[in-house]
Amino acid sequence: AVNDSEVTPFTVPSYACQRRSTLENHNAVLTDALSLLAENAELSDEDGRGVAFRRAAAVLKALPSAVTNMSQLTGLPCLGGHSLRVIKDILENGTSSEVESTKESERFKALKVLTGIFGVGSKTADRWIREGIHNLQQLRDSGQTLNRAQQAGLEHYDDIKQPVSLAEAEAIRGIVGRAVASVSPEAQIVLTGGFRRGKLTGHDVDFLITHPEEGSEVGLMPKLVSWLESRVSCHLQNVLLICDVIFLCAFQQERIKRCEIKLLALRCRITYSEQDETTASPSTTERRWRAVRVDLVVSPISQFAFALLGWTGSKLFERELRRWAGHEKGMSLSSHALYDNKQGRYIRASSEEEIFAHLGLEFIPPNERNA
Ligand code: 8DG
Ligand code: MN
Ligand code: MN
Repeated sequence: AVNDSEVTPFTVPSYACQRRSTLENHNAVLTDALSLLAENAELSDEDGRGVAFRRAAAVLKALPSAVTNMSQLTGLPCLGGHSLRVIKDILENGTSSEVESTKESERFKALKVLTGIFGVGSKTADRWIREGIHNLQQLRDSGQTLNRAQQAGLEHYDDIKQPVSLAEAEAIRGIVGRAVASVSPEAQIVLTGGFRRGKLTGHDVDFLITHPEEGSEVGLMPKLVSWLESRVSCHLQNVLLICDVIFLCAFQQERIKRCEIKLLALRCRITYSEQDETTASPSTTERRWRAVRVDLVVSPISQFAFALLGWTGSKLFERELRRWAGHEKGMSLSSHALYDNKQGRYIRASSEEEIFAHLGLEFIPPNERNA
């Protein structure tokens, strides 16, 4: 055992957006435990508690080695009493009784299963649980009215629960890229979300689409969706895309229009035949059919850097960027713009690097935003 007096406490800056968080995590046991408590809090509509656990987990993820002794944590930011108790429990006993009992609780299990259905949030799941619905079979038997997204989500539950591989993401990029090129030849498409941060799997595939000429992106999303709906199903095979289509409207004279959010399920059949076979993973060469969640975002070029930064994540990194902007800089950051509250004006930027500079932050590349 290490003598307390010899232990050097770790130091990390308080905001996740000031830290470089790679995918390497020396404290996965601790962060998995805290993430589970965060998830439970979020599913119970206790967002404040959820964020507290997420921030604590992110601090542990940023440490250069495994925590072995509570005294190493002295002075670290974002570690509240509750998180510290959980960490202490695991360091001393190997597990946390709170985490274990949460994992086993019927309510948590039911919330996880029900919110795992595309289109079902914690409020709907909670209402169903109060009506005695705890699993998919009970939901099917209940005669509850499901909207279109939820019906598709229930039908393809197992597929959507299964992680999307990078090879599948690349294959879908090929399809969506072809759709974009045919409806608007100069439009550009970028993979965002976890894959842009270097993750090898994800729960969905996130795309950001823009056009080099401001205004030419208007109307692109409906055309893209029609192309996918009408053409993809005849020409391609093997993947059902469920798209969360979010259209970011044009930035007009310092005023941001409300996002128009559409939700639709597309039946797209995709083959991987165009894919480079040398990089194809076994799961893609099997060519089985599956459903994949896809988020499509269209942004005018003037907002592109903000949309790129906002849709690359991680969720906590984004939240921390906005908190930094608000609390430390008196600015409001969104996926559309950066507003200086004191000067009362929008600050333009054409790259992520410029946004970090405006925020007085060192640039953190995507693969180090895995907070
Ligand atoms: P994963 O899918 O690989 O599991 O992880 P991820 O790619 O990091 O998570 P994500 O849930 O796909 O979210 C990616 C980013 O997109 C995240 O940083 C936050 C952002 N985002 C949403 N929904 C919305 C939204 O409705 N509006 C805006 N502006 N951003 C959103 O997920
Ligand atoms: Mn994603
Ligand atoms: Mn997403």
